[in-house]
Amino acid sequence: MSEVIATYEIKGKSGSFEKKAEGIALGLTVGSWTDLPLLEQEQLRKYKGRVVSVSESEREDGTSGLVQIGYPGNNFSNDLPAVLTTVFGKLSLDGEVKLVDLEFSDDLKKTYPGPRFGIDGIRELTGVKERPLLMSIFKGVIGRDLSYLENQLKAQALGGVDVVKDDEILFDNPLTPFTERIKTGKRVLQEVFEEFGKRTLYAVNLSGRTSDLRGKAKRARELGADALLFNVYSYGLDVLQELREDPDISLPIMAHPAFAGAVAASPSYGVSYSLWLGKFLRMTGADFSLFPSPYGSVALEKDLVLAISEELTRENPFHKRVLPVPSAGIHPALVPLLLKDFGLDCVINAGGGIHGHPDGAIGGGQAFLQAIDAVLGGVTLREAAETHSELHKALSLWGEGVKV
Ligand code: 1AE
Repeated sequence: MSEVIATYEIKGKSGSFEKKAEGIALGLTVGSWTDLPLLEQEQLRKYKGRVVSVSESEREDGTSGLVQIGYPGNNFSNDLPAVLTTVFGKLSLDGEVKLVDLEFSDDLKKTYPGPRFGIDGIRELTGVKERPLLMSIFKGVIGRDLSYLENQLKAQALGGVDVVKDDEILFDNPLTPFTERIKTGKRVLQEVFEEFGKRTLYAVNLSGRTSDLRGKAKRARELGADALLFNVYSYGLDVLQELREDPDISLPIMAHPAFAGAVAASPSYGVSYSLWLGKFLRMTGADFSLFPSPYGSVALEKDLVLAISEELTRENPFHKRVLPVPSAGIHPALVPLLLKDFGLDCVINAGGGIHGHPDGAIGGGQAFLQAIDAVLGGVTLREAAETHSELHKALSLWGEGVKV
C-alpha cells in the first residue's frame, strides 16, 4: 500500500491522545467521516488517514503522546512539498507537536533520487579510501579579494586537507565572484597537485536567487568546479532535489545546516534533527550533510547527532549513503571522540581548528592528519605528539580538558 506514516510527539493531558490522533487522521485527509453517508464513505475510504498507533508516557516536562498516522499515497503528488504540507502543514501551527519521523512506503521512497555520488563516489573523487576525510573551511573572507582567498586555499591544500569548502556566509560578491572563485580555486589546487601530488577538492557556495541556481550550477560544472556547497534550508529541500536531478549539473552537493535549527532545535515543536538533517537530505540528494557535533562550539546532544548519522549511513536499497560531517569548533584533540562516534565513513571538518593553529593552516591540516593516523594506528594523541610537532602544538592549544 502506498503510504507515508508520520510519527508525532504531542504534549497534552493523559488520556487525550486517541481523540487527538483521530482528529489528525481525518482533519488532514478527508475531513469528517462518521457523518458521511455510507456510499460517500466507500468512495473516500482510500483517501482517509488511519491511526496506526497511540501511546503515552510521563516525562519531566509533562505527559507526551507518541502518535502514528498513515497518510494514503493517493492524497499527494509525490514530491516533498506536497508530503510536508499534508503531514505537517496546519498541524505544525497547532500547539506542541513535533514531527519525529516519516516512513515512506517503498514505491514512494524509490522515486526520490538519493545522492548522486554518496560515500563511495566521494571516496573515488578524493582518492581517500581508508580513513575519514579531512575538510577545512575558508575563514574571514568577507571583504577580502581573490588573492587572499588564493593564499588561504593554498595553505589548506598544503596542509593535506581533502576538501575545502567556502564559508556558508560567503555569497556572490564583487571582490570574489562565484565564477572567479571557481577558476582561481581550480588553478591553485592544480598547482598544488602538480608540485606535491595531493588532490584537494573545493566546494564553492552556490548562492543567489532560486531561479538563477541551476544556471549557476551548470556554469560551475563547465568551469570545472569540484563540488557545490548549498545552504539548503534557506531555500528548501525540493530545490536541493532539483539540483541533484539535473544531469547537466552532476556535481557532489554538500548540504550546510544554516537555518536548520529554526525548524528542528525545539524539543516540542518543528521537525526532528534526524529527519531534517538526515533522512530528508539523503532522499533529496545531498552527498555530504554538515551538522553540529556533540563536542564543539555549537554542540548538539549526542543521541540526536547519532540519530542523524544513522539516517545518513544506514544501508538502504534505494539511496546511496551520505557522508556525515560533524562540525563546529572541531580541533585535533576531538579526533578520537569523533572516530569513536562516527567510524571511518565521516568527514572531520574544521575552520578555526585549522586556521588557528600556531603554524597556520598548513600546520593545522597536518596536525589533524597526524591525529587521524594516531587513532587508526591505536596510538594516543599524547604519544603521537612526541614525534609530531604540529600535533604537539595543537594539543597544547586545544587539548586541555579533553582526553587525548
Ligand atoms: C555546523 C557548521 C559548521 C561550519 O560551517 C563552520 O563554518 C564551522 O567553523 P568552525 O570549525 O567552528 O570554525
